[in-house]
Amino acid sequence: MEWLRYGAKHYPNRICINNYTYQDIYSAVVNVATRLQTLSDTRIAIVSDNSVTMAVYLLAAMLVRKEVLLLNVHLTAGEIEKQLCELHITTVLHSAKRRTQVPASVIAIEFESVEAMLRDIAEDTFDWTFAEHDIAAIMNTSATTGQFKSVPLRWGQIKAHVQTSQAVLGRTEQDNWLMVLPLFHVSGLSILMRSLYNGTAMTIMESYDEEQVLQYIHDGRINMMSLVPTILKNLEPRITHHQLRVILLGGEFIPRPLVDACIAKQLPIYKTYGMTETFSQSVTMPVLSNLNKLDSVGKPLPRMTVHIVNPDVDGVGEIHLNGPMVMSGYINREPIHGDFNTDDMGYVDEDGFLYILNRRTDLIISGGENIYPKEIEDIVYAMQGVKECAVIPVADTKWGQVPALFVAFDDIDALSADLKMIVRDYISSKLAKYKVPKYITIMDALPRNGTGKIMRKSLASHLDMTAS
Ligand code: S0N
Ligand code: MG
Ligand code: MG
Ligand code: MG
Repeated sequence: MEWLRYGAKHYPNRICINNYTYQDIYSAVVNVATRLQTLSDTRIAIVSDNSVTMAVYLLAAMLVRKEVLLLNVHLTAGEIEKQLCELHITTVLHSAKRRTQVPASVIAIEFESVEAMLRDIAEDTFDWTFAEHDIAAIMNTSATTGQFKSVPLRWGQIKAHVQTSQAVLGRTEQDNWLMVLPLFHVSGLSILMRSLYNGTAMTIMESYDEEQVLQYIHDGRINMMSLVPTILKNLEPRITHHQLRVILLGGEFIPRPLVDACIAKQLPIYKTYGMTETFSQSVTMPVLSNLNKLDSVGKPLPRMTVHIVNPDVDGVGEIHLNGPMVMSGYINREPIHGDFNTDDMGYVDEDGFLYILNRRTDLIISGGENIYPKEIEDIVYAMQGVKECAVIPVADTKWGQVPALFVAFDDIDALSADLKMIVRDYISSKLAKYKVPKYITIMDALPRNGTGKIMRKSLASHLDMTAS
């Protein structure tokens, strides 16, 4: 946090976010913090698409020592209510656009404009220093069980991350980091923290706009970006010239043809492997200087260690991570002593490069959003007449993967012809759109093996790709 105050003091006129200087952002944060300090709850939530205003509100809430739950904007009001309830949160800061997603049961505080925040400069009486253990933000991640887990992001982790990330990615006075990935994921939040720490600029986009991004790249406004492959695969063919220094690429499987296309164009991609629990980037590979390691995700950041646990004869085992940027346990769950088990499988080669073989087996990653089948299955099982169901990932040219649902009903003859539509509408009313299965296959019964377990691997061959 003190990075912003330091910036306002030592380089007040330097650009911080979009066209706002360090002095502007500092003043706006102090003003908003002055208003937020009357809130008595320690934990509050924020729901907004990326904007300068959101960044200011988030930093102001952190400054007044709130533990800020960052909500995914795609969630339905019902999903949001469940998350707030679980964490006993009764106040939500929100943008005008997201007003309808804030449950009626909580106090909703709508953002004011940045201009309004800049007009009246309040006195800064805040303590900008934080203990390592203090929680800055909370992010909920989906889990195998279908229930989310709450990750506390502590200042000690954030500090360790920004220092070690800078050691790997470097820093120049001209840096301007494009933020199109959401602030409600660590992929976006880490850009804010790294740039404030580096004393450099960032460019926040309200929503993803490929034409605008291309313009920023071609006119040299930005020289760093964090992207998921879903975005880069459409962008890359259209980049004709650039001054890019770093493209941090991760969040989902990186297809080899995309890597090859970037190499052919000398685009400086850095593969990144990381997760909410490690406050983003944990293992990184600058691809252009490691052309003999193209299938690897690289080496751990300084102070991060990778352990391969229970390796088989080929050295493939569970990937465990340890270091000061790794969380020490989920909220309301057992603390983690020692290594954090990512549940991903992989191996480390003789030069210390990590290779990921498969991510958490049942995890579906759609455009960088994680989806666990169990969450969708639980919703479908609650539908009247459902006998059995299963959700599996299916490859998709746009999103990398999408969920596909296979479902059997008790009495198929009695059911309406619009069954697929009914199922889809039902799921849509409960879950964020990216979780709604793109394909729904109605079956008489799901294939089971000798022990009665649903044979998920054989489901794909039954896929019904016709629209509902
Ligand atoms: C790809 C994005 C930008 C797509 O969003 P876009 O284009 O804004 O879509 P919308 O206009 O909002 O919606 C259009 C329709 O598409 C549906 N939709 C939106 N997103 C998805 C999706 N992901 N999957 C499926 N469908 C989607 C909408 O519902 C809408 O439907 P209609 O039109 O019917 O209403 C957007 O999805 C996006 O930003 N994705 C990336 C999210 C992300 O950041 N993921 C990474 C999370 N992981 C981490 O944070 C850890 C890894 C990490 O830290 C990292 C990752 C990448 C790079 C760097 C790092 C790092 O280490 O720092
Ligand atoms: Mg969007
Ligand atoms: Mg869009
Ligand atoms: Mg630890």
